[in-house]
Amino acid sequence: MRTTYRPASRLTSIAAGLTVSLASLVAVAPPVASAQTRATASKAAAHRAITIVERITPSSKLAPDDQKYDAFSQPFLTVYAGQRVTITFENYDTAQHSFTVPQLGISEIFKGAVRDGAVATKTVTLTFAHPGTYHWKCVFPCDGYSMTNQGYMTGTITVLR
Ligand SMILES: [Cu+2]
Repeated sequence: MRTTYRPASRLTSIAAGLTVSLASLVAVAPPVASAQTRATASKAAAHRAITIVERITPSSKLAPDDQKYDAFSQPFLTVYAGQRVTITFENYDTAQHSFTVPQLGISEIFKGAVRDGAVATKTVTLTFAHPGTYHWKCVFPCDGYSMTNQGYMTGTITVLR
């Protein structure tokens, strides 16, 4: 005896099953629960560890007076409280510099490159516990303009909640 294959009716019953399943999923997920799930997910993503490369380059950043001064490539950082922040500092200058945050007791010192065109690299991992805006500066007397103007050898770290 041959069984008659009926694709059309079989598809109809699968489709009917799917419709029922989708309907029950929608019914058990009220709008408030979805919003909370999204908020939790985005907070988790925000706190994921990040890595930053900071290049320290002499006579590199153009100022309004048309001269170039020593500068960090990312003088204004924004991170999240509790986030693991790994920063690789690449010092292309033969002079030493530092990333010092007096309010937080942080002072990372970077020795100079062995010669012009070389680089001295140091990687540090920092975690900022409390939200706020903190000022950092280089404590070595490297470049008078850079040390007194935001965005060169001094800047900010904004720590978000
Ligand atoms: Cu400096």
